[in-house]
Amino acid sequence: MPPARQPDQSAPATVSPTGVVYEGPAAGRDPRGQAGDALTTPNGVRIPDSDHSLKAGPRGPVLLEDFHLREKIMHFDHERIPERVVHARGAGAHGVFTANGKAAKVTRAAVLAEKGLETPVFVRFSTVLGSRGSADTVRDTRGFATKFYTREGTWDLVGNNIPVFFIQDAIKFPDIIHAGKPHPDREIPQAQSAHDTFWDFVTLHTEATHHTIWNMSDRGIPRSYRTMEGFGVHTFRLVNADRETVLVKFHWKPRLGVHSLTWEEAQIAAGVDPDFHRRDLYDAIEAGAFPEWDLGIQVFPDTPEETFEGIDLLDPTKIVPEELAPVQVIGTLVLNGNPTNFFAETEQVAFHTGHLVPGIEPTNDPLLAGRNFSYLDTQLTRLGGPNFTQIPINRPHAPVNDNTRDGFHQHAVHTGQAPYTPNSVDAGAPFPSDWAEGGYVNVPRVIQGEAVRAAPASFDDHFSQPALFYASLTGVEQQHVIDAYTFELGKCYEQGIKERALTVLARIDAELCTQVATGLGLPAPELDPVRPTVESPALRQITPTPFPIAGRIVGVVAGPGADLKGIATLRTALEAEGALLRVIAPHGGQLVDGKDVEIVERTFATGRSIEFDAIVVADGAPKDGDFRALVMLQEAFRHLKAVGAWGDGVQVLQTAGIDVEAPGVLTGKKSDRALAAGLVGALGLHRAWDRTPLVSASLVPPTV
Ligand code: HDE
Repeated sequence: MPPARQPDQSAPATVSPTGVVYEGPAAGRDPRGQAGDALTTPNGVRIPDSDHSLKAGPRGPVLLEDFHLREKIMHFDHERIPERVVHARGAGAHGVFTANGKAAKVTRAAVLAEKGLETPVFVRFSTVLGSRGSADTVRDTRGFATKFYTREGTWDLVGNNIPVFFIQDAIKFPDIIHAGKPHPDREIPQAQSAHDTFWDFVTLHTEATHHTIWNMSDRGIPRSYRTMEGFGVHTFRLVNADRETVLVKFHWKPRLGVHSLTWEEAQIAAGVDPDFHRRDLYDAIEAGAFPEWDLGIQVFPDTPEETFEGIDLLDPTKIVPEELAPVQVIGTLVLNGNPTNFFAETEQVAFHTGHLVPGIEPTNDPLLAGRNFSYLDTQLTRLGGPNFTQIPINRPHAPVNDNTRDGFHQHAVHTGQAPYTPNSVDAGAPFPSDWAEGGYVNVPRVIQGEAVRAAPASFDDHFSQPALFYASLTGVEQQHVIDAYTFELGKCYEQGIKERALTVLARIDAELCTQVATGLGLPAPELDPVRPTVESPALRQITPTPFPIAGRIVGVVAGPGADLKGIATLRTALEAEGALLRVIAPHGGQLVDGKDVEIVERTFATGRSIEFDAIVVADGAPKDGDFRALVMLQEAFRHLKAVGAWGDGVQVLQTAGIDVEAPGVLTGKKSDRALAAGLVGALGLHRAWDRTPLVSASLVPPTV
C-alpha cells in the first residue's frame, strides 16, 4: 500500500473538480462536471450577469477588474486541443468485451483467456486523412481502436478496417501522410486520396499497392462503422501460462456482416450528411441495436523464421489468407453506450500500441516498433503533458502505483517520500512483481544482427497479394475497384503519375489495367501480371448469406391520406428484427387518420435516399409527381437498395421510371407479412446485386 500521510501533513479536501464530494456512480448524478444550480465562475463564485462586461457606465470602457470576463474568455480561447495528426475525424462508444475462454491455451492475458470475463472497453472509429470536421464517408482507411480496461492494466488494440498497411517501415510514415494530406500550398483537397501527391507516393513506393487496392475496393467506403471488419494488422506474440509463445493476427468480425456504400451514395452523403457514420453509430446504440463483433485470432507457430506458408509475418503489407489459417473466435465485443461528452471521451482518449498487458507482446515488425514510439509522443503534444493517463477516459481500471511524479496537469496528491525502488523510507513500497505475481516479464528472445538500414528480401514482393485480393473478389466488386482507380487517377493532373499507376495495375491484372487505361484515355502497358493460382473467398464482401438487419432504416413515403395502419404493420415487423421505420412526407408534423397517428420524421425537403437502406411507398401516398420523392426513389433504385410499394403506391414507383419487375423491387396489394418478409430478406443481403446490369451505377461501362 502507498504510505499513509504523515501526522503533520494535510492535503486538499477530497472534493471533485466542482468542489463537491463525489460519492461514486451509485449516487446518481455525477457532480464532477457541474454541481449546483447557480451559474458560477470556475472558482465557484456566483455571478449575477454573464451577458454584459463590467463597464464605466453603459457606454463607457470595459474595466480591467472584470475577472469574470477575463476568465470566461480565457477559457474559451483555449477550448481546442490540437487535432490528431492522423485519424482526426472519429466517433467513439463504450462497450464490453467478453472472452469465451478459447484463448487460454495461447495467452495468460485474462482479458482474452478467462472464460466469461467481462472487460469494459472504449472504441474509437476514425478516418485517416481528413481534419476533425471532415466528412465521414470519404474514400479512406478507417481506424478501429479499442481500449480494454483490463484488471491487469490497459491494453490498446489500435487497428484499422484494412488488414495491411501502406508501408513496411515506420520511418516512411511522415512521408505517406504528407503525400495523402492536402497539398501544403493551397491546403486542398481535404480528406481525399484522389490527388497527385498521394498517387505519386503509392506508385513510387509499390509496397503500398496492397493497401491501396483495398482502399479502392468497397472497403474504402463502409456503409457503417457497425459493418466493418477490424484488423490488428501487425503480428503479435501471445504468451501462455507455461511461457509458450505463438504468433497471432487479430481480427474483428462484425455480426452484421461487412457492407459498403456505393460511390455515389458516399459522395452524396459527404454533402448532405457529413456525420453519416457518427450518426449511424450513435442512433443504433440509442435505439438498442448494439453493434457486436467477434474477436478472432489467426494462430501461427512462433518459429525462428517468423513466416507461415512462406508468408513473412513481420511484413505488415501481407495477409495470411483465412483459408490457410482460420480465424478462431476468442470473444465478443458489444458497444452499448454512447459517450456523454464528445470532447472528454472521444477527443481525449489516447491510444498507444505500447499499452500491453502480460501475455501479449509485440514482434519485430518494423512498423509496430515505430508505432510504439510514436503514440506516447503524440499524446504529449495533444494532451499537454505526461499525465494523460489521469484523464477520466484514459484511467486504468487496475491499481496504479507507478512512482512517476509531477508534470503538467497532475491530479494526484501523492503521499510518501520515496518515489523510487527499492527504498527503505516508505517501507519499500511499491514492490516489483515477477512472472508468478502477474508482472509483465518479457519472454527471453535472442536478438542479434548487424546495424543496417535494410529490409528482408521477402518484403520485396509487392504484387502477389494485391493480385490475390483482386482475383478473389466477385465481378461486381471488381468493377467497383476499376471505377475507383479510374476516378482517383482521373483526378490527377500529372500524366506521368497516371502512366506509372497503370504500370502498377498491369502487374496485378491485365483486365483491371486495360479498363482503367480506357477510362483515363491512355494506352494500357503490357507487363506480365502476377497470376494468382488460388483465391481467398473470405476476402469477398458480397456473399449469398443474409445478415441480421438490426439498426437498418426503412423510409416509407407517405402523406395525408396514406395507409397509416399499413405503416404500423410494417413497423412492427421491422422492429421485431431491430430495424427502424421512418415516415417521409411532403411536409413535417403528423399524419392522422382517425385514431391512427404517424409522426413525420423526414420531409421531402430534409430527407435524402442515402439515409435509408430501403424505401417503400405507402398506399395513398401523394401522386403529384413531386420530383424530390421521385429522385429519392430513383437514387435508391440506382444504389441497388430494396424499393417497394403497396396498394396504389406502385404508381409512384412507375412515375419514377422504376421497373416493378426488377430484382429487389417488392410490391404487394397490402402491407402484409409477405411484404415485410420480402423486405427483411432483401435488407439482409444489403443490396439487390443482380440489379447491377440494369442501372448505370458504374463510371466505366464494362468492355465486352
Ligand atoms: Fe497510427 N497514429 N501510426 N496507425 N493510428 C495515430 O496517434 C503512427 C498505423 C491508427 O482513435 C496517432 O493518438 C505511426 C498503423 C489508429 O485515437 C499517431 C505509424 C495502424 C489511430 C500515429 C502508424 C494505425 C492512429 C495520431 C507508422 C493500423 C487513431 C493521434 C509507424 C494498424 C487512434 C494518436 C484514435 C493514430 C502514428 C501506423 C492505426 C500520430 C508513426 C499501421 C486507428 O501517434
